[in-house]
Amino acid sequence: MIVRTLQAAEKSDRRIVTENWESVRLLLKSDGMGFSLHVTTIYPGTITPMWYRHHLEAVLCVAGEGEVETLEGDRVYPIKPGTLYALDRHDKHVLRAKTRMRMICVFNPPLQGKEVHDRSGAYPLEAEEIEG
Ligand code: 9YT
Repeated sequence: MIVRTLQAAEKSDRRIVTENWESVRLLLKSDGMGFSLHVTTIYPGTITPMWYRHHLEAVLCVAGEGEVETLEGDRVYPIKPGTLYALDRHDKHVLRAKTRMRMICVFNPPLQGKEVHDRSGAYPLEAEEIEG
């Protein structure tokens, strides 16, 4: 069994900080679960274009408010606590955070640890690993 706390993980290199968001990656590829699980904070007022070409991602909002827009379907969905979106078609999308948002994110295949978005908004399939 794996037991970790968010409080300990956010003080370790499992916490990745970028301009628009930060993410604490509680489960990673090295844990062998077949998915990774992250607690992500989106900073208020940010606009983040993303396109996970290599990954499927499900996102559950647990705090804050914003909206997600799919770039292919031109649809805008409001997001508030309790809203889930799943990028089942590797959808290109933009996330706009009205307030500070807290999201629980699951990735398949799992992230290795150090991924940050490239210019297209994607993560590479192979990245530097976080161990332990
Ligand atoms: C909602 C979203 O995808 N934000 C980007 C960060 C990502 N969830 C991560 O790497 O944890």
